[in-house]
Amino acid sequence: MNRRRLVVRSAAWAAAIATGLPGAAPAAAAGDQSPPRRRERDGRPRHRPPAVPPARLYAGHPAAAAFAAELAQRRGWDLAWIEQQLGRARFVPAVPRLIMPPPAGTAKDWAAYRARFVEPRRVQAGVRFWDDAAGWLERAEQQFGVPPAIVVGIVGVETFYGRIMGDYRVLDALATLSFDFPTGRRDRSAFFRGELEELLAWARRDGFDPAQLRGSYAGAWGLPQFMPGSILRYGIDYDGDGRVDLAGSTADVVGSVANYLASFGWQRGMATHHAVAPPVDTRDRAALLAPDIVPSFTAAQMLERGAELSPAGQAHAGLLALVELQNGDAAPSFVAGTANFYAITRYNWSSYYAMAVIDLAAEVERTRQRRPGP
Ligand SMILES: [Ca+2]
Repeated sequence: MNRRRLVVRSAAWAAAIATGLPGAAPAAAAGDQSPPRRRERDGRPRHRPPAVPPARLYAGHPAAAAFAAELAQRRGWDLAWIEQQLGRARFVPAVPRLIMPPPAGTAKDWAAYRARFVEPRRVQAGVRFWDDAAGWLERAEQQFGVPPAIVVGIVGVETFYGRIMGDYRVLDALATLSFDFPTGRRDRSAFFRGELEELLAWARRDGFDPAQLRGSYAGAWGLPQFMPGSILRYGIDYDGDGRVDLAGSTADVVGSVANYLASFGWQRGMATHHAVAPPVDTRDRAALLAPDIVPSFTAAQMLERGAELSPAGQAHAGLLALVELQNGDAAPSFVAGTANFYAITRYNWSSYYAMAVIDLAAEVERTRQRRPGP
């Protein structure tokens, strides 16, 4: 593994030098341990093609340099330290491609989306996760009011209980989206520069090397796929070992997810959604759909517009949202989402995501309850 890393890095260095890209000298000064100017290994000729595509480093990149200077001034951090971190960040060509939305005209299909997550293997893994984390889940429910099933549903949809946590260096992913955000969609580079800043802040606080962290192409990390800013704001050291470990501590994962939802308005004892049939009148339906997933209507207002709510929905005291889930060419599904449905969408801004979490949660819970007793 180390040997392979060395080869990869050497190829990157050689490419940076050969193409005259900014990077080699400043990054070499940044304390990288690999031999930067070695032109051949094991007697191989130096024109041998590298095993991996050449990497472009962000050392000396104008936007990265400006960001480092601004950060040093605003946060009072040592400029050389910031430049050292950014100088090791690599442009990852796959990342701008992955951040692009699906092609226009791609029909949303709730049934297909659901089937990806609510399936037997993920449900069984959810049962095991629940068993392993039962004590922490109970504690989190008492403290934050978030039911165990919902925490289990989120971790299952996010990473299949840790099986799919991403293998991009978080530093590389965030630098790429900060300084090479693709054109052709809404520019979110400012958000990612903010997350890059949070990554550095977190590394300083907890004293680790930010280049070691691996996560998603968008820079999310650990079983619950928190962004660095969320780790700083909502991450909890639930097992009390002195650090927030969302990749290794089930306790920290459970506490942090529950704390996150509570921070975004989760209400103890409230359902996530109620059954609803939308108004037949298209103008009434459009009016109820206009606020999208933001709960905006009382049950009485929904009924006035011609929606049909279940008895529990009619008795709901808070505001509701009419949530539409498209099913490709088939008729769409609808639910009346509560403040708790909305809280789940603060985790990932999609009603499809929230509904998958809720359905996986319910299926894991049912499977666990159906299990024969000891
Ligand atoms: Ca901990």
